[in-house]
Amino acid sequence: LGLLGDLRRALDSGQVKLHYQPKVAFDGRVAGLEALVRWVHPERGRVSPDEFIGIAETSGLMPRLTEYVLETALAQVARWRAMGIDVPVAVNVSPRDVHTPGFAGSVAARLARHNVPAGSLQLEITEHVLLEDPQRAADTLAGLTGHGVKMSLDDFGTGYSSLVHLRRLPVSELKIDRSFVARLAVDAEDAEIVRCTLDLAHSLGLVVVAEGVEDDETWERLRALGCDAVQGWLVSAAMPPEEATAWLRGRG
Ligand code: G
Ligand code: G
Ligand code: NA
Ligand code: MN
Repeated sequence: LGLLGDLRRALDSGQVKLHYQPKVAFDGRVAGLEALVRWVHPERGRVSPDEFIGIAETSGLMPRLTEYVLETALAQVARWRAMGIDVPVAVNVSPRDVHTPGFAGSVAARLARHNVPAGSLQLEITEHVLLEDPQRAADTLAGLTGHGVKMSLDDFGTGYSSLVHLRRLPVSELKIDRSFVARLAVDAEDAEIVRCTLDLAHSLGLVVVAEGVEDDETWERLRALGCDAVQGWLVSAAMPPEEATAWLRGRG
């Protein structure tokens, strides 16, 4: 598998970059930015994360990738804070990470090293974290929230979504998967799923972010349904750091 070796080298040589996509509340406030990895391979060109995240997961490279992403994202948060821009950044973590011994402590140490408050970091997890060893996952997540790190439940509605998971996971935010959001304005069933998810999440005290919002009509419907924030191309695609800085300043 050539791609795995290439990914290892890419992490060492800085070919893997982070782009940042805003999450915006309906009043225009920037709720945060999600860090998304981007890899431009020297010969193949852009390789989709959907392709290499899976490879990283099965090959054991995931902890390295996550360390790299956390390190890069926290350095960026520190840079933004030094410019007077105080915005939380969300990092995706895989079930692998949550099952790595010492993960919560290593995140706390990294925050301290960058002098970034825990409230400026959000970790996006999926329900898959509960599949392997629910007790260990719960302990790690409790450790993270104990340090003040906010947790977000990503891709809600896909896979194994269940009320049990929602109750067990110490999350403060729920992200409705874009497969339900994309056709919200034209599909009555999707609209109903989104409405029920919002009611459920709000009754549990969670902030709800709709992913994949691409047009004004979807934005309006989500607002009418009482959704808290949106993420999607309507607002902005993921941007390289300099562009994200300009975007944040423009909102200033
Ligand atoms: O941004 P994009 O559509 O290309 O992302 C594709 C998938 O890759 C999404 O599921 C996203 O959550 C995942 N992904 C992007 N960046 C990271 C990352 O830094 N870590 C992990 N674990 N997954 C990521
Ligand atoms: O799995 P996760 O939710 O982290 O993945 C986010 C993915 O969704 C990223 O690959 C990102 O590039 C993509 N994305 C973000 N906004 C939009 C959008 O408005 N439309 C579509 N089709 N994809 C989006
Ligand atoms: Na995510
Ligand atoms: Mn998602």
